[in-house]
Amino acid sequence: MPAVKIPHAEFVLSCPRVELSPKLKLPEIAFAGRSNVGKSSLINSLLNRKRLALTARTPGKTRLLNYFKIGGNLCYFVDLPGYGYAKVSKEMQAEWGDYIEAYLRDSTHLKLVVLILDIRHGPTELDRQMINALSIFQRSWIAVMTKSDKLSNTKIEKALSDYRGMLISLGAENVLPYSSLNHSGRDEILTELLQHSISK
Ligand SMILES: Nc1nc2c(ncn2[C@@H]2O[C@H](COP(=O)(O)OP(=O)(O)O)[C@@H](O)[C@H]2O)c(=O)[nH]1
Ligand SMILES: [Mg+2]
Repeated sequence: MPAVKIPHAEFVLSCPRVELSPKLKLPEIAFAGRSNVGKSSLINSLLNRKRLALTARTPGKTRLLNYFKIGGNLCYFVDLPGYGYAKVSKEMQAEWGDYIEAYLRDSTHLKLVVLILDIRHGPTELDRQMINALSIFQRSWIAVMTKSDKLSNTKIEKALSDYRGMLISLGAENVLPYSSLNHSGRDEILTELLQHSISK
């Protein structure tokens, strides 16, 4: 497969709610996952940028929806708040869940959610709640199983065969392995995302 051209990307804004999202409406592809799973690293790696999405784990920052404009005016990548950050209170965690849920409910331009999982662990309890919310709001989603560089090829295949069927039965349209360390899987994921951004 020929290498996919990496689209241009620029940060647009951070906002707490869909009503405050950028005025220019474009298709949206949202990235969700538990805190520290590698969500910001994935966005940076896909776009071949070192610090576009901040990898710093400042709890105050992660509460916001971060919008990045991709490929000129092709679409937005939306970095959703990471859930399950252990060092914040239950109340704050619940509040972040509300932000994510409100986004899934209210975003009229959302085309696809990329749920990021750790290929070594598969879905946690909070990921299952996220999957449940995706199903309630009837959102299309794929799972990206990241940190594949931490496993041998044999173990990657085993993890995929362990989780793929389960995730598809829960509604995932696709399950793809990734490594933000060596960008392996980038062409496949970019192809899939760009297809969704131009779909009706
Ligand atoms: N080895 C490896 N480490 C990763 C990968 N993705 C993220 N990390 C590391 O995991 C930690 C959390 O990553 P970050 O992108 O900030 O996670 P976020 O909280 O989900 O945005 C950082 O120390 C990253 O360097 C990956 O694909 N491979
Ligand atoms: Mg992050």
